[in-house]
Amino acid sequence: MTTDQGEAERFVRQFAGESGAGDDALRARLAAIRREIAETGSYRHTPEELAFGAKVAWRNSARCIGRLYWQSLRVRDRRHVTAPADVAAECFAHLRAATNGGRLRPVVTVFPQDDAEGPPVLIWNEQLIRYAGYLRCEGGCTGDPRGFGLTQLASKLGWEGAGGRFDVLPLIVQTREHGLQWFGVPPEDVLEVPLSHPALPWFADLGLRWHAVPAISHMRLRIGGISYSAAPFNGWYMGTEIGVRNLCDSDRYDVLPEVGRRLGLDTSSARTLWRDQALVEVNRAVLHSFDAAGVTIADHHTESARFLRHVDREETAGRACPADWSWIVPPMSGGLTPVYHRYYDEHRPRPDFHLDDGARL
Ligand code: HEM
Ligand code: NRG
Repeated sequence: MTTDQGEAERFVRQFAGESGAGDDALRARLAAIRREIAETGSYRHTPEELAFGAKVAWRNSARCIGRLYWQSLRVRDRRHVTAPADVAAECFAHLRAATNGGRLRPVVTVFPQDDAEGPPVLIWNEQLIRYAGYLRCEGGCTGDPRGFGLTQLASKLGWEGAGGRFDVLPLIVQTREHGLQWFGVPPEDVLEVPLSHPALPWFADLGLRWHAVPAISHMRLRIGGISYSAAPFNGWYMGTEIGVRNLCDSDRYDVLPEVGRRLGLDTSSARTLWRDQALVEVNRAVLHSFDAAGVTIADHHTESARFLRHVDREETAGRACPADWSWIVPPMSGGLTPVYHRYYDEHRPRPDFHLDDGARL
């Protein structure tokens, strides 16, 4: 399949417009791209175009509340890396650059672009760090139910999980030459935070923890008609992602019943709001623990206010800010945050990060 020339040209014009390139430079680049597409069916971005495209893809992420700092994204150009072990090593280097001893930095690592045959490199994990989920024979499960599929696949490939609640899954890399291969993530590259509560000493006994870096690795970066199927990226967590969804969703770690019991709440009726009360304590524990460990994390009040500053800034720059209300509004106390009380622009511009239909598993 040849690259869509119209999209390539729109992107190059956008880059020239936003970076202040002159007309002559733009004309020359457009001519070069036309020639390259005519001769090879596609074209390659310059490192500057790639960095700009990745930043704008973040800026265009309608579901992301964390976009105020889109210009500070670090872009690691790894388009030359194709051997599976080297891909894995670069993912681990990404984690080290992102973790930065707890002062998290937004990073994206870009692997080779898709060609006529599709993606030369594919990462099967939805995040570089995720926990395994095991189905027990007597029913029930251990670990993160979200990890079931990848845990099964990894086991088929020969990985042996320890059977614990927080086992970090191996990275599974696919290349044309080598098919699927797995690589254990070095423990020293995985910063984790044990969870405790500022006022409830028993909370630490629950044995809960979470990893510091959310690094999404299953979205396709689309820039100017080119697809980068492997382009893991990270920022930092907003506390509710862990404290509401990962720990309290009933199809995830589902810790509310136990926390409610330990708090001595009346769990006999939904109307006592025991779930809501327990939810607040879990989320206090998440923010407290990350702070105590010196690991960057945002709370939903601050991140919501920042997001509206971002929307304002974008409007001042003459751009509408695409946003999806149902993803932007935090999953607890929505109405307490300013992002709840307004509508957002519904256009969906590119470059972007795109989730293909149909999971890989
Ligand atoms: C989604 C926060 C950085 C791209 C989200 C979500 C949150 C969030 C809360 C919703 C997730 C969910 O409900 O599961 C943040 C914060 C960041 C940050 C606090 C701190 C810097 C980034 C970066 C990128 C990015 C660096 C890309 C370069 C996205 C995308 C989604 C998203 C594409 C949608 C994911 C999906 O469709 O599953 N972000 N983000 N974010 N973010 Fe960010
Ligand atoms: N809710 C997911 C992570 C999704 C993306 N969130 C971010 N992205 N903060 C979870 O693991 O809980 N980011 O790039 O920072």
